[in-house]
Amino acid sequence: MADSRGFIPLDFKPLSEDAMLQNSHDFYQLMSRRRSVRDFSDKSIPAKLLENAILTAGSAPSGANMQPWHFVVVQDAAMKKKIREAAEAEERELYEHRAGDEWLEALAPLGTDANKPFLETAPALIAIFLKKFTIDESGVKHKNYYTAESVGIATGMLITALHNAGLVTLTHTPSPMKFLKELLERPSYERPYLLLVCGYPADDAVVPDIKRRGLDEISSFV
Ligand code: IYR
Repeated sequence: MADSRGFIPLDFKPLSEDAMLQNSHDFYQLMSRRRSVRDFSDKSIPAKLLENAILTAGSAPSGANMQPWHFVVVQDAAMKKKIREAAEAEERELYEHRAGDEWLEALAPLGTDANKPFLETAPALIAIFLKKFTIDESGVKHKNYYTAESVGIATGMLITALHNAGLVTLTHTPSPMKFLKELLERPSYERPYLLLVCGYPADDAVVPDIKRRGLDEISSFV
């Protein structure tokens, strides 16, 4: 029951310190195995897995609790093909003209190029949109706050949830991504944020042998 301010008790489950340590260790082990994957199988994903992951993403904190995100799950083969064709056209421009030498050198270890077959092979593409405004049930337009931060956090939680569920993802950012808004017919006050490719890895999937920075390099405790 809400109090006079409309507040309710926090649903917090205290753990023993041992359990907290174990959980933090186990979760780190799980997440340290997450990799961006580009070799996908075409095996389909149970709908419930995608729904639960999106609900998890939707539990992210957001500016003034405006929840300024929209997720479009694309599983239709014809739409995936259109997305692939549009993304590859942008990527060809990027690799052949827009990216300078420094950018191309930074990308070299990843072995990427303008071909994106996974956009058709993977069973689901989750197009994530950032809502600059929210239109409420009465048609009134509300400004959203800290939208990039909010959608970034939600996207991280979506990637985490999908990894935890046993799927693999690729954070794909064809640039510019305007074509996504047009193909998926999203309203003017939304902007495409990221395309998350999602599915099972191909049996022979490989990933670049890259290392993660250690604690000393990425943090300081003061
Ligand atoms: N969008 C291009 C290029 C690319 C850019 C970055 I930064 C990456 O980390 C990976 C790829 C592509 O998808 O190939």
